[in-house]
Amino acid sequence: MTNQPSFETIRFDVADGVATITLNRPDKLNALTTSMSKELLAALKTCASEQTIRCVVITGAGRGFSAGQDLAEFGQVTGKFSVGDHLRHGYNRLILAMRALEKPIIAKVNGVAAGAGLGLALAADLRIASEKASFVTAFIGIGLAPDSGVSWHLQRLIGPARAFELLASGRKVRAEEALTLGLVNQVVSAEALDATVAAMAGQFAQAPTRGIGLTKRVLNKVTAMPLAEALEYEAQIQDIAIQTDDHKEGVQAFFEKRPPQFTGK
Ligand code: T3D
Repeated sequence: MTNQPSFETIRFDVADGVATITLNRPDKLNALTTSMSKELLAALKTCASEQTIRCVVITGAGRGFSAGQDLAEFGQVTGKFSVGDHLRHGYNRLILAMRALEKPIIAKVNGVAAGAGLGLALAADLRIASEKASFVTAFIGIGLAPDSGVSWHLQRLIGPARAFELLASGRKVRAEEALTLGLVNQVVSAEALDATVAAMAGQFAQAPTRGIGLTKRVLNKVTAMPLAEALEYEAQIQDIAIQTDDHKEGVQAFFEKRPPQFTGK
């Protein structure tokens, strides 16, 4: 990839078809600022437009994944401030961009994910957690209701009663419990986290990217549909998927009894 964008609050690295976005304010547990949200959005746009990127990993520098909204930034607000507008122009765009990105996103959860940081982790397609990771809804701790898509994703992942309990108590969920609840896909030792995610991302970077993107599109859409509409939508999407190079390659490789060489097209 040429002209790799440079950022101040995140790191953006691309290698072998995998873009890694690292939230990079480790002394503040990667608490999210307005600049960081803007940079994250720009990085996601590059991930969408750059064809050589076929998988995205989001992680945090240091011991945290992200502690959510930077509360010090709240303190610096002067004049008329609408939190609703702050969300509309920031986290809402970010979460929608993650869901709309038709490439797999892995959240490599290295440490605590709280508030809007939890929102980012939940908006990813998969969560691989270190045994040192933890999950805190955090909103109620400062008297707020959930935002950043946490209300939407959390109850779909773990059910409404459990979601309510975590949102209303704000208690910390450690990695093993997160696995039991279905909040994360896998928990590994802190030492194994990088290698586990690299292996998974490497596989995605050689997978049928368009097929994965269309899978994501279907999952996003059918969640609000009755079965008959979902079946019709699946049929429409399959009309697109069947025209991809990777579909043709997959079928050909099957009959030739060889591993497929997917190009992502
Ligand atoms: O306008 C809008 O968009 C509203 C949107 C809101 C979305 C949200 O995200 S609301 C939720 C905001 N987040 C929180 O309330 C979490 C606050 N942090 C914590 O509760 C704890 O830090 C953690 C449970 C996440 C981790 O605890 P621990 O003990 O591991 O670390 P710590 O010692 O509390 O924090 C380490 C440092 O990070 C510390 O800085 P210092 O004292 O060493 O200079 C701490 O102040 C800083 N830090 C942690 N979280 C934040 C933060 N700084 C700013 N904002 C934070 N959210």
